[in-house]
Amino acid sequence: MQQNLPRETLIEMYRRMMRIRLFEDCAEEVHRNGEIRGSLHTSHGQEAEIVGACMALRIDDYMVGNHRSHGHPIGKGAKLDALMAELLARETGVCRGKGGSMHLADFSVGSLGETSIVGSGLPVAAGAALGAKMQGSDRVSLCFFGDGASNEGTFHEAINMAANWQLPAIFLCENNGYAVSTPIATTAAVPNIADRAPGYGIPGVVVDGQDIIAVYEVVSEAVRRARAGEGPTLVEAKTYRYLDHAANMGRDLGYRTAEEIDEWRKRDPLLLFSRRLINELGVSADDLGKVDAEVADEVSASLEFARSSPFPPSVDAFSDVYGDRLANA
Ligand SMILES: Cc1ncc(C[n+]2csc(CCOP(=O)(O)OP(=O)(O)O)c2C)c(N)n1
Ligand SMILES: [Mg+2]
Repeated sequence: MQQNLPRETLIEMYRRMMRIRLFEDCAEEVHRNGEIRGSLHTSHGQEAEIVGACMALRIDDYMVGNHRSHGHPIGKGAKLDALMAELLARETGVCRGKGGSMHLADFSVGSLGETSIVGSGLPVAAGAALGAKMQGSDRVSLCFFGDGASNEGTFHEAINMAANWQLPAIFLCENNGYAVSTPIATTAAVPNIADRAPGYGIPGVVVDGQDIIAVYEVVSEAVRRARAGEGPTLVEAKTYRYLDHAANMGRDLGYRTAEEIDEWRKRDPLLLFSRRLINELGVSADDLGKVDAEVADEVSASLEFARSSPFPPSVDAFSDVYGDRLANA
């Protein structure tokens, strides 16, 4: 355990992981009711790599997600109300209800957004890093992407350019083992995605994605390099998603066994971290129980807020979107 992290930081790490877990439990349930339309991709099991990486960033650093990105803004410190409202397509949502689960952006915490196009975030993150460098700021840009995305051309283009121009970027591969139902071992020629880093002349680091402190330390070093003008790092967090690829999708695809899921659940990031907090840092189970209860209240309040918010009026359908610009061109 990193002894020099203040107790409040460690508790905040736990709190943010629990926020993601309970926010997504709630979103799954509400999706089942039909109150959330379209697909919903949850990150149950991946909370440690999300929060460990986000907490190594400053709030004004940039962060880009993918299609599985409710947790990323939460990890960076976003408030839950406007995120839940966005999932329920309400006007009070982070994107005024027009983005939904797969297009969240929350500029208040540096979250530039997520999209459903696999691999599309990497060039965006490289662009944000280029912008930061050109402006002479010391901001860095972190991109979360999946193992599947690492086989897209955008992975190569963005990392090659970021490396060549020594941009302040961190490319974080959330290797959860699968792209929908395709095991990464069947589509990558190297055992680790991070093994590709030497081909771009940058460091590549593999980290246990279930260990929040290990992720925090690895990403902190990548952030230090980026801020110091030493260029990008490719980090690969080995992790796992417990639930279907998307809500109600994939259960019958038969690509993994119940035993495999059970094995990973034994290394649940919240379980591992709460044990460490209690055994190594003298945090009491009661203290953690209090955090759990506070987070549960926050999540319920966010759902209440979302449900009591209006849908965007139909006259606004074309405002704030690309068509609006065309109409006004
Ligand atoms: C360019 C593109 N190709 C395919 C898809 C369909 N698709 C959506 S999610 C996904 C899997 C992505 O896997 P990975 O990058 O490992 O992320 P994970 O879902 O595991 O978090 C695929 C193939 C898409 N949305 N965009
Ligand atoms: Mg994957």
